[in-house]
Amino acid sequence: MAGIGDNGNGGAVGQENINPDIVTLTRFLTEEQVKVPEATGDFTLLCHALQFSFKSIAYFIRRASLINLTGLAGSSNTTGDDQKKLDVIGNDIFISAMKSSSKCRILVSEEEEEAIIFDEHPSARYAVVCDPIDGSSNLDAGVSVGTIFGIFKLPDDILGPGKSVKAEDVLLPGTEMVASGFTMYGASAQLVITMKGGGVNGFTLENSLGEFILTHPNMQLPPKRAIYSVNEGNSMYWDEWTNAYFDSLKRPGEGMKPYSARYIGSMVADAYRTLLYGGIFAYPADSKSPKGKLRILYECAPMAMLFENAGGIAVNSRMERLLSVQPEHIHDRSGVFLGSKDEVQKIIDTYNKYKK
Ligand code: AHM
Ligand code: MG
Repeated sequence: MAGIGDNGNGGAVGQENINPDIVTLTRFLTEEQVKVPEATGDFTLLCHALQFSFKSIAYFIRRASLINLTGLAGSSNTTGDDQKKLDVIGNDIFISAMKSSSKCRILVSEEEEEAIIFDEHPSARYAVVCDPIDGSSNLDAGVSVGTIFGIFKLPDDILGPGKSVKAEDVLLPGTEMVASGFTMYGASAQLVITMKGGGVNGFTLENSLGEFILTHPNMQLPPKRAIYSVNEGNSMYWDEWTNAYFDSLKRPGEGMKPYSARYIGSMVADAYRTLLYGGIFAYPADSKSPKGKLRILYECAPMAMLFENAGGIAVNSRMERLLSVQPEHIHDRSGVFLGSKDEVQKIIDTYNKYKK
């Protein structure tokens, strides 16, 4: 893919071929909006607010060690995790961006016990769910972290002046999302986004321009790859079938090569690698966390939508399609297996064998 200062053919220093036809996220969103004649532009404006929050979070993460933003904030969030200073800042940036967009009616954040209802915008049509900084236990070590988000469109009959919405209005299965994605803050900031019924597109933040540039159009998950990504330290808590599945990858039998293990411990970074290279990412439910660790609404469902739209599969620990799972509470958790079609099929087959 040709970059900003490159036509894809290389070229000597000083003879750079400048590509003037750059697809920024802003341009991409405008072009998508034009394809839908009845679009009002509200979704595009909401996404502009989202991309500003990603750029701001990326900026603060890059500068964290320099401006005393590492370490704990001295509080814990709704699920009992210690909050890092950047968790708090990321959450505040997100809330402010969603509020000021005037297009967000309900915001669910991992860092907020209750859903935030923006009554000042009674006609705003969207509900946004997010984990502002996922993997934040990795932050101080400079390991990649990310923001995960999902967007739901609310039904018209609950919107408008004089009407009220409740947190329960966002307890929807992932199939109801109109868009989802994540931004990974790593060596560069990578934003991956998908829309209902659409493809998956990846953008890289170009810091000088301050723009996300389309660098990974139409991402397709390889159908198989011998890589597994799981916290194996939990294996003593796993079910028999979960252990049997991972053992079969490590000891595949005479003459066959075992799988490679890759586990960063940041879902966004592990998922991004899996999207690019293929393989499987898992956080199974186990006897220590019978409901799983990762949150359905703002971690599992957005990732499941991305993986399905890129040609992969995403299921929970009962092998149900993750996108069909309806949470009962905004912070509900689930076991998760997502990745290449053939790899996830192997765990489904193992489960069925053991559960029969
Ligand atoms: P967080 O939302 O508190 O950051 O926790 C979610 C993270 C995921 O990014 C990652 O996949 C998982 O927790 C790692 O958990 P563990 O340390 O148990 O392997
Ligand atoms: Mg998280």
